[in-house]
This record gives sequence, C-alpha cells and structure tokens, in this order.
Amino acid sequence: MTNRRSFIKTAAIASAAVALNSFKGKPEENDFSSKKGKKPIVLSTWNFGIQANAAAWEILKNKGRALDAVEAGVKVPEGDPKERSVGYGGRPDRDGRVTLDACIMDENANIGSVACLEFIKHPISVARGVMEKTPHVMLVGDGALQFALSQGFKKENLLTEESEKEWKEWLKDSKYKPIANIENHDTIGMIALDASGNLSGACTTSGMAFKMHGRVGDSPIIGAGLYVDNEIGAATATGHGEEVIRISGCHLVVELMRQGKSPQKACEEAVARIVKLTKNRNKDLKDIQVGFIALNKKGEYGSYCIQGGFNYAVNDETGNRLIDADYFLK
Ligand code: SD4
Repeated sequence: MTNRRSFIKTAAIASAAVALNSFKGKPEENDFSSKKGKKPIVLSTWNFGIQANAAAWEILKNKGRALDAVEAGVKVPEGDPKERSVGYGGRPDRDGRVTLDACIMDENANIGSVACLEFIKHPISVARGVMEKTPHVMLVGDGALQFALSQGFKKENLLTEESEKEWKEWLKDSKYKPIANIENHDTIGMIALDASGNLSGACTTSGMAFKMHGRVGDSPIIGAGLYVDNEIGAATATGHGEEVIRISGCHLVVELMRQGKSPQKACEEAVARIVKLTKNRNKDLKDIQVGFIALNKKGEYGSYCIQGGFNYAVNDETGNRLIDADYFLK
C-alpha cells in the first residue's frame, strides 16, 4: 500500500522528472553525467597519464599554451623505454621494426601528423614540425624520417632488449591476436584546455604490437584518434585503431558535443556506435577495446570504453588523479 509519505516522495520525484524533461533549450544542462573541471585542465589516457599530465601542468599552471602542454606531456612516455607501446621501447611490428604514429592539433585547427615513422624517439615533435614547417598535414614512412632528419632529429635505435625479446617470443607462434588492455594499453592521447580557454590535443603510439609492417592505426589520423574544435571541445581515443577509424571516432565525439551532448554522453554514444557495428559485422565485442576521453570548452569531461580496465588521468587546480572509465560490457 502506498502511504502518504511515499506518495509525496514519488510525486516529488515525478514532478522533478517532468521539470527536467520539459527543459528543451540546452540538453547539455540537463545532463549531470560529466565531471566538472575548471580551466586550465589536462586529461590523458592510462596510468602513465599521471606523469604526462604533470609535465603538461607545469606549462598550463603558468598560463602556457595548451599546444605546448600536450606536446611536453606526451613526450614523457615517448621517451620512457619502460612504456612498451609509445616511442622509445615500443613493441615492434611483426618484422621487428618499431614504427611510430602521432598527431597534434591546435586551437586554430592547425594539424600535423606522422605515420609509420622509424628511428625517431619523439614522433609528436615531428608531427608538430609537419604542422608548422611544411605545406602538408601528414608525412609517412621514409618521407617522415627524411623530414625529421632535416629538422635535426637524431636517428636512434628504438628497439630495446625487452621489446626484442618479446618479439622473438611472439615469432614462435606468430599469431596476431591483440588482447584488450594488454597489447594495446599504451597509446597516450592527451587533451587540454589552457588558462586562455584554448583547446589542443596530441596522440602518440607505436600502434598494435606485432602489426603488419606499414599498418597505421587511428592515432595519427585527425578525426579518428584525436580531434579538437576550439568552439566545442576535444576528444582522443585508445584501443583497436581499426574500430576507431571505422566511425571517425573523435570527430564523432566532438560533433555529438556540438549537438548538445555532455562529454560523457558523447563518449557513450560513440562507443554504442562501435558496439552496433561490431554486432552487425558478426564480430565478438569481447575481442575489442576502445576508450574515448572528452573535454568540452567549459572544462567538463567524461570517458567511456567497451571493456573495463581503461583509466585516464586528470589534472587541474585540485590535483592530478586517475579515474577508472565506465564501460559497456558489464
Ligand atoms: C592503434 N589505437 O594503433 C592504437 C593502439 C592503442 O592503446 O591505442 N593502444 O590502433
């Protein structure tokens, strides 16, 4: 039986729901699912986002430019040989070659990208060079290397003993089957909003371990692994690049925010798109991991992924912390 007190409670909840539902003007303001941050703020993928954010924060807290912050931030894991899917120490392709992908985008939609770049420890800085010093937006393979060398980057061996050992172990079966959150857990995508209210982003990776030589994932592709629209927000992705490219992932997330979705809802909808396509294509969702992080112009942010296990780091004036992303496959 409904007593008076529970009736009043139910009625109050119902009228609050009606009030929310009848608010049609700006859907985003009805949606409290995203987390609130305050500029300046920086977000990046995975555990090593903490160290990367710390480097970016040094620039952001001194009113520096988001573009400089994201470049400095992602250079931290790029230069760390212990990080096995980014830059130096990254796992090689099936021919034993470490080939790197990276891209960068600023508040004026300037873009630069390199793909399948060998022997250069900081592909993100080469991508920035492509953006600032060439008439193009993307250089690949030998051309990217040639450009890097012309800009004074040093040619180095990026295959560490550990990565070589793993590759030789892999060669015994030579089975290409990326494992969600294991082989593919190291791409760093970073997005930042600076004190002047400008957004920028960077993304860098050695891609899927033991990929075919020449394979390029989403990370160096503007619109797939990274997108920034200074009027709206920014997004970056990690995981199976093929799936992110299929839906133009980060451009989609930003466009969903443009339509009024919060960063959280935008990430959820992009993941839902991948889920649907995976089912349509009769593929097993359990074999796939994709995670998005998104930040809007107000400093609100969110994240969503297919499987549990993905986390991201957030740094603003309240500190630098790791957050576990919510996920679809529960
Ligand atoms: C790729 N998206 O090359 C990258 C891999 C990745 O965490 O994100 N790893 O497909």
